Amino acid sequence: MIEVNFDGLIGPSHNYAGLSLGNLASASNAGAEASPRAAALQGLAKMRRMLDLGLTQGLFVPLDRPDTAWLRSLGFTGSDDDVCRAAWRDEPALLRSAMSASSMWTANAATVSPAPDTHDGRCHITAANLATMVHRSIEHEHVVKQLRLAFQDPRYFAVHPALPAVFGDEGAANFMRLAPSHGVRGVEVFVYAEGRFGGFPARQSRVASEAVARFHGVSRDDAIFVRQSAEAIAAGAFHNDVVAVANENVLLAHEQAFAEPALVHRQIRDRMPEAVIVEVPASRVSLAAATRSYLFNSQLVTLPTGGMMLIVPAETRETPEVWSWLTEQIAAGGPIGAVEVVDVRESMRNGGGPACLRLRVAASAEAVAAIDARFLLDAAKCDRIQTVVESSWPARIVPSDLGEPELWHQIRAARAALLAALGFSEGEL
Ligand code: SUG
Repeated sequence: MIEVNFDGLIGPSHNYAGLSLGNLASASNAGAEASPRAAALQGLAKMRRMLDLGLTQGLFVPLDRPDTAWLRSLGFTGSDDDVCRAAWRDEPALLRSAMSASSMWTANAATVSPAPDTHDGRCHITAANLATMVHRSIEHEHVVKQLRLAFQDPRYFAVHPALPAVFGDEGAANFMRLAPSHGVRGVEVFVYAEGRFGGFPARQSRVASEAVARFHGVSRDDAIFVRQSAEAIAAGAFHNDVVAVANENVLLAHEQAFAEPALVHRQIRDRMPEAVIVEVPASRVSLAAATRSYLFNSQLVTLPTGGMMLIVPAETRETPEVWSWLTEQIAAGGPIGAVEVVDVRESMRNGGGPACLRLRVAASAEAVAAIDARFLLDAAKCDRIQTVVESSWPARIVPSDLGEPELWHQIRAARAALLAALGFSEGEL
């Protein structure tokens, strides 16, 4: 089995509207000028790099924005432009949500249990309801269409719709899997938290995590439910993947990621004695440095040549205490053999690092062959996407532009050009 990473192509409406309470980057960059074109090119360069490393790379396409169907469900009427104009005049926060490009962070699209972990030997995928943030709660209805299309072969995949919205679920960002290798049964770690911490909302309910495990048919022996620490959320770790990342037999986690770390380590080791747990001490890397540098929001991948590589955002290298800890680990010959730095600054300013931008799907060669190939990338397709982005994505957006009809039209046309270049018809997605 191999792991396929499905990145969200950063959409033409990417902007800094400060929509995510508890996400420090989103709050501190509210009002700044965004460059959707540069953002999408940064994300695409990361995907190309993964291909160059010999990894299998997929993509999801941006959602249709502005989401006028959602605005209509809130009582706005008339043509698409009438609906957006009235929302901008009467409730601008609603139009800001309807314009958000937040589906780029596909770690929040769904939770994925690979075939070896499930009751029927198929890969199970549950769309995340993202119920805690208004602008994200409107993603799943459309994301599930892409999931159903990409993973439509029932011999290998089962796609479940999002859970009821009262139980917040943010998908794979609060999920880790440890296994001796991708292809064998593993331990699934579901991380939840409930309540508010330092004024910030927790986003993953325990009930939701347990429901996902039930839908996926993961044995109770293989699933553990772990509470995120209050300090981590208060420090801006609105998802677990801001303070922990796992790959195959390795878990890299901040000392303060979990409410009861000793219990978590024991539960993992009981099920998987060969697990390697690398805990980063708070005395070396503070929670503040972890959330600023996004060390843990990196992609820990197994290279086809063997060994693991950590793909980190440039901000990790720019945070001296974090970079020195990381380079020491590598020099010491720990489980992380190599580091690669990528520039995803436009996404980072909204709190989305390399790991947020991708959804991992571990699957067998036959299952990968059954994925709708339009969602899989190669260099030639990257070139086609790049041409569309360079010619159609807006060069810049400031939040006051969000009420401009020309921008709504440009964003729609840009997405249509992308769908055409990838061979999707408008009605399909
Ligand atoms: O949900 N940012 C996203 C970032 C998601 C990161 N994903 C993971 N950690 N896996 C969020 O907070 C900001 C949008 C804005 O402010 O315009 C935003 O939605």
